[in-house]
Amino acid sequence: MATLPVPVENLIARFGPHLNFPRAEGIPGRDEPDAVVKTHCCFCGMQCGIKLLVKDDKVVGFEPWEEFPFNEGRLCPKGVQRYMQNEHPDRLLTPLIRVGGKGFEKIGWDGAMERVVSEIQRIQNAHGPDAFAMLSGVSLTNEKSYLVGKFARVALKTRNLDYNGRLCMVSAGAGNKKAFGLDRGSNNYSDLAHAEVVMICGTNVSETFPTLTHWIWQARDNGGKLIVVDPRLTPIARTADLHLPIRPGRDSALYGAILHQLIKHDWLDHAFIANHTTDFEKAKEAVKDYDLAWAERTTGIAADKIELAARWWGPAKTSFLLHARGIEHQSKGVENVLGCINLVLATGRIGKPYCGYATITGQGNGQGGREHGHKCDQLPGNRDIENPEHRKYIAGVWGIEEKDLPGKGLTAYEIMEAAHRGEIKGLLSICFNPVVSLPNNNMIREALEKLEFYVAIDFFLNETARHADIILPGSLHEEEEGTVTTAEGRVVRIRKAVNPPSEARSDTSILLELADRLGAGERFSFHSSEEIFNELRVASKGGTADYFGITYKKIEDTMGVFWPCPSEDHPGTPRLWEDRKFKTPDGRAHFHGVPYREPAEVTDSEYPVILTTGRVVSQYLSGTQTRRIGKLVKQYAEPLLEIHPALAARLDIHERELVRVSTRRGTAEFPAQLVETIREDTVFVPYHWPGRKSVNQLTSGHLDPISKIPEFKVCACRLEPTGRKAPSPDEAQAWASP
Ligand SMILES: Nc1nc2c(c(=O)[nH]1)N[C@H]1C(S)=C(S)[C@@H](COP(=O)(O)OP(=O)(O)OC[C@H]3O[C@@H](n4cnc5c(=O)[nH]c(N)nc54)[C@H](O)[C@@H]3O)O[C@H]1N2
Ligand SMILES: Nc1nc2c(c(=O)[nH]1)N[C@H]1C(S)=C(S)[C@@H](COP(=O)(O)OP(=O)(O)OC[C@H]3O[C@@H](n4cnc5c(=O)[nH]c(N)nc54)[C@H](O)[C@@H]3O)O[C@H]1N2
Ligand code: SF4
Ligand SMILES: [Mo]
Repeated sequence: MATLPVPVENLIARFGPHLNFPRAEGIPGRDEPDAVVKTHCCFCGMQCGIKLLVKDDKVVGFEPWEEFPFNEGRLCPKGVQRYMQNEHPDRLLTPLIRVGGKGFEKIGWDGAMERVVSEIQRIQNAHGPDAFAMLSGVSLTNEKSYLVGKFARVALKTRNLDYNGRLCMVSAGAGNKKAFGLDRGSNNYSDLAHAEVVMICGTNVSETFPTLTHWIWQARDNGGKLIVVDPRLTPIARTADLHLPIRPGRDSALYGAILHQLIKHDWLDHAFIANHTTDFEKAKEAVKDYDLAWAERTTGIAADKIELAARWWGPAKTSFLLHARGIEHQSKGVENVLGCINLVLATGRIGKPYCGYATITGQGNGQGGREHGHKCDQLPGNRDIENPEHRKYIAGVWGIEEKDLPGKGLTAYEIMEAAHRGEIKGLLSICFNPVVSLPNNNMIREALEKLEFYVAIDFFLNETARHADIILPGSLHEEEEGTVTTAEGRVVRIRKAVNPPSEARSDTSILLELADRLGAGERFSFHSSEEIFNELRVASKGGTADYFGITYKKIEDTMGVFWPCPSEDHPGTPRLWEDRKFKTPDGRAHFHGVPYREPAEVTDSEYPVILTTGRVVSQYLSGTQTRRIGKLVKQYAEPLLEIHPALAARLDIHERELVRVSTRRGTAEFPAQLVETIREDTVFVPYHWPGRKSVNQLTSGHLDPISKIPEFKVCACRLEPTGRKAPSPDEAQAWASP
């Protein structure tokens, strides 16, 4: 029998606008908290406001923060459970050292730091500074992202620094920079409320950004039409006026075909195109042959549905287009993004009330974390590490010679490939779990084992850190002051609620001590997160991501400031492009010609089914955090293979039967979940699990040529029934552990 992939009762739909969570005093055995701290959720890019309840230096619960303007108190299943990490028995409380074949032993901070620094120096003296790489993550605050960028270039002196946003935001970032010269969603989400048409491309918002659903449904409540492009009938697609069930990897064909219709029916804003854009002719030329029949054949979507989407999108007065990883995790992620932007520019509906366009930022600080310089090609303020002017400015802020500033380095996947080849010998990682999250992870594990030295900073022992020589216990979100930038572009304050427990230390203090021990102490004489932020403000000044006018006080007074904010008397910029002054060199928005090309891997007789991957509502990323929270595990305990009953029948696959899934990288087994909500030529597996339950054993290392994002959303696979039934969901929790 067909079932929904996720029980509806699990979804945000349950959490109406009138939330009434129990106060701490209402919970038996709990006293009035010592403090109620207004901060933000540690998980996704929505960065919902939340109040943490603190007792005896521990986070014991939460309350909704109803005044925070984006989520108005609403939270999702992960947000309401995040406080369970604070006192978790798995918390790393002391530094650990790997001892021969015996696993890890405790070691004092001094000994751990000494070992780390001597190994860095040994490797760099023998093989040059770039032989030691660093990987970082954007669950980190703006302050820590900035600090990591400076630390890698000034203290480690390596060019090989990259971050987990490489798996996430880079296709959108590259597309946005090409089209607008700036990389930020163009509007705050309240602009959704009165959009006549909302088009959502490749995002399962109700599970991945549950609180954003509210704003999308506001548009519908106000009479707007909702179009969803997804190979699966996701929860948000169930509430759509039009669902376009695309064959994975064919998005640029769809957006090209819609543009073809807009041109054919003259649903164009000629004045906007003439006055504020370039290269419309190139975009037009690229789609001249993309008629409805071709589009239906290529995308697998019925021609009349594509036509209807164009008919709604074309003449609308207001509209909002949102996309996320469904179109971006592709070997043509940047082209897909540019295809979407072409539709927005052709109709001129940007920079006006209720007219907008945005990629939805994934991780907690996915927006801020991609601006402050811990990408391999980037300096703070979203500056370019290869631009001589930019280098000179940042070298000045950092008090070093421009010639001493390393150049562009390798991207995250390329760093692991270089480690596999033996060219990179040492690695420091913070806030990244590539063994679970990078594609083709059998290669990643081999690469880690080839390293001469690996040190990881985390608060839990994640699967990658299991390969480390030294593990340094860092801090949770609620254990340090800082700021993050939400998916809307709103810079908000993260407040310290408690101290790191036992011998764990704040991430910042670990990096500062390492910098000092590496001999760069005078460049890192910060005494607080606010001091780091104040240097970041100066470093970003004049860059496209300009934070100069933002101060901690201003954020606190206003509950968040939207960048760009170039001076202290500037109110910030919630809606971009009202002035029509785009940040490209010619001041215009750029169309791009987007000819369609196939995904890197297409199906054939050996691998006849498309495998796509993504998320479920109760699990987060590599699962390090959410696989440790009982209620979230119970909600979705194991990776299931979503498969259409018709395909299952053809292959003689039954509900909960273990299915062997093979790709050109390897083989794994997942229990079948028969659902009518997916295309018949496609199967879906969520990726939050490690080891033999990791779907990234199967995904490919094909990268977008510009953004270098892996093609997580498309590969070719073969399915075989095993005749064995998976354990019941109750037994599955134990079975799903590594
Ligand atoms: N619960 C939960 N929420 C999260 C996260 C999490 O791990 N768990 N992670 C956060 C992060 S870092 C991110 S990046 C975001 C990601 O947020 P989303 O992008 O919304 O999540 P995904 O599940 O990766 O992919 C979205 C959709 O893309 C569809 N898709 C697959 N292939 C294609 C295709 O070829 N074309 C199109 N148009 N669609 C396709 C999938 O069916 C899926 O429904 O979520 C954030 N929020
Ligand atoms: N097949 C497939 N693979 C994917 C994706 C997909 O859709 N399909 N999505 C990709 C995407 S969009 C993303 S963003 C990546 C994410 O992949 P990762 O970045 O590897 O995933 P995380 O779980 O965020 O791992 C981060 C680690 O950081 C730690 N951490 C979190 N916050 C902090 C902090 O404040 N300080 C310190 N020191 N540590 C911290 C966590 O405990 C965790 O161990 O996965 C990618 N991989
Ligand atoms: S929507 Fe995102 S930020 Fe909001 S509570 Fe859920 S996980 Fe946290
Ligand atoms: Mo992401």
